Amino acid sequence: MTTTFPPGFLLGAATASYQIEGGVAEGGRGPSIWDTFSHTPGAIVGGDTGDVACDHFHRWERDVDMMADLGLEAYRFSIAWPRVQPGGAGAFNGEGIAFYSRLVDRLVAKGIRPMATLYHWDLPQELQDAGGWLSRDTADAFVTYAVRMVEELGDRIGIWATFNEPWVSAFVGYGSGAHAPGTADEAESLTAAHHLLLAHGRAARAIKAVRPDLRVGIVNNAHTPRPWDPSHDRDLAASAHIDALGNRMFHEPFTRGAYPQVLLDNTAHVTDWSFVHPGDLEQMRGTVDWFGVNYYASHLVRHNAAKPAHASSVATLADGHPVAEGTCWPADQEIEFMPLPGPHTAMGWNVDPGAFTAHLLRLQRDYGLPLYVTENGSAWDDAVDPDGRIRDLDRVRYAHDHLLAVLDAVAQGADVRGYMAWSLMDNFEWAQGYAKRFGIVRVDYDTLVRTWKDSAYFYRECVARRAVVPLGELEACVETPPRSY
Ligand code: IFM
Repeated sequence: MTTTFPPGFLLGAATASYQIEGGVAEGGRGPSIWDTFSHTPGAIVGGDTGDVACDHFHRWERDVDMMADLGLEAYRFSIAWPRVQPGGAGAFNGEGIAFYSRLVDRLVAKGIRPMATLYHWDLPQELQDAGGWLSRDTADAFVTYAVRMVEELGDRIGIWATFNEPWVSAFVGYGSGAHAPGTADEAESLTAAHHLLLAHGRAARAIKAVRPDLRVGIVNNAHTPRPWDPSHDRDLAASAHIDALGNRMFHEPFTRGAYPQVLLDNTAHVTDWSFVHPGDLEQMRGTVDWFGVNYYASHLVRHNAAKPAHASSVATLADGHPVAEGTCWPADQEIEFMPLPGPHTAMGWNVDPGAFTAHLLRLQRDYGLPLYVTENGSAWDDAVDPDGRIRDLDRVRYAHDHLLAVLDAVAQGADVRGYMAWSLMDNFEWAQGYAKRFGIVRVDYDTLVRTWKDSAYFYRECVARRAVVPLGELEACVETPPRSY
């Protein structure tokens, strides 16, 4: 099996605005739904908020220097809509735009290719107050915001994502209520999903109208579930339902101009889908240049008539957020997510690189578009050793095996164009607060000092060699004490 990345394949790392920036009341930024939600008692583990996060808003220059020292070829970040347009509609904030413009300039100057995501969950609170993603007007507001951003930054950023994981925005934000805005309503979660996808379609068209040269995609945390017993019709049907909700719903409006029939049939008792207006699907069709793939774990489902409604979704939700009682999978009655063998990460997610290869190949086969791995990584309970090193061997092994899994998919014909490690540094892990650490760089939340973990050294060496470094060579790549910034 090849261990070498093909020419042009981008190796980088990813973050998101609310998870790292802090500075929530500075530089003219307006409040977002995550400011509101994180300050709601009981919503976040430990009562954590993104008020300070990694303080990237003040430390961005050193952070870019650190990325350059890591040798990163690309950096995927998100723009905080409330920082550049505080109310989500109306006046733009020049100071906020200047922040991202300076960030992009520095990245480019250091030879790091910026990849921007327009929406990684921090909706301006004013838009939420006007209806949030239940309102079609939010899609219109998103188009205006998106166009302005490409006018400002499109001369330096060629690869744009509209949305990060609309599945999570819709089914965790509106389905289980474990994420902002904290609503638990099956029908509303489907409405929100449609408006998010519609917003992509309209924004992508509008972006192309001003900058046809830009490559516009959408990032999904798609799930390719496996049925518990493939010879059992009801297990197959359970798997098909989760596949429709976790995967096909978020890809096929763009590739086929339709929602899957199985989805419409299975959810008919939840909603009449009247939020889909004539012409919506035509606006969505053909508006994706590439799909982003956020992959962490695999899923195994079965039919279980005795299962209390929604119970299993709570325990096994992909993306692992600590989901409150309530559904994240509309119409999931009698569908049970089965435990998978370990190892399991600190999020409780199973480690399954083989399923990653299969998932990439499946997306390639079904949709035929270029793919970027826009997130992949793992949380572990890291410890700082007396010599200062963070020997995160579980994370190194996870990265090693998943990088090989990507190369395996490439070797079998998947058109994967890049890999962004999640995450550049430890950060605010949404409902889990700071309790879960995904970074290849450790953040000390008392001092905000960043320190390279062994995984950072491992990844730097992979980028330098443009090959997956054998695990046995890790020790030779690491410095003691490790670098701090
Ligand atoms: O931290 C998140 C990220 O914001 C979206 N994808 C999954 C990551 C880990 O949960």
